[in-house]
Amino acid sequence: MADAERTFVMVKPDGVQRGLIGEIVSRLEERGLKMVGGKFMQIDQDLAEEHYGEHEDKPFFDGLVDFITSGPVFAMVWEGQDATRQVRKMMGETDPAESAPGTIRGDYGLDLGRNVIHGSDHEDPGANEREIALFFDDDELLDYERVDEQWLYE
Ligand code: D4T
Repeated sequence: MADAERTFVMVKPDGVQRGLIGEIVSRLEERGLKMVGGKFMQIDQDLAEEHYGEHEDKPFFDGLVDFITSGPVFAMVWEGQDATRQVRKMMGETDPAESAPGTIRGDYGLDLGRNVIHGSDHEDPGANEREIALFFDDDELLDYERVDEQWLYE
């Protein structure tokens, strides 16, 4: 496998409340990505402010923190070839209204402030590793082979 990497993915509170955990996990699994960590959790204020620290000066910051702490999320780490960029492509654009049908946000969202899923930004070097470390301890991530890997990768 070339460019194997891990990326951080999270079903946001709106996705959890709308019963989309299974659908999102299913899409990533069927694509061939491998879940190596998963945690159903509620984000507290400190973690939310750290996770979204790059947006602290933006007008939408307080609303974003309120939203992401408003209910349970499903935080995950997924592994695979070019995983960070491929997950972002599957997610669609930040604004669901601008996301193509067939993408997760394009199929399940309508509003920028309720965009269902988070995935590490592939254009921000190190974002995946930083976010994984923020949400998971090393011993919560598993190394294993999926039986179909020999059919997924040349
Ligand atoms: P996240 O980080 O949630 O996966 O989204 P993106 O990586 O696709 O987009 P982002 O970091 O630019 O935005 C973070 C988060 O803020 C919300 N948001 C964004 C908002 O409520 N109003 C806005 O004007 C923008 C730009 C949506 C996603």
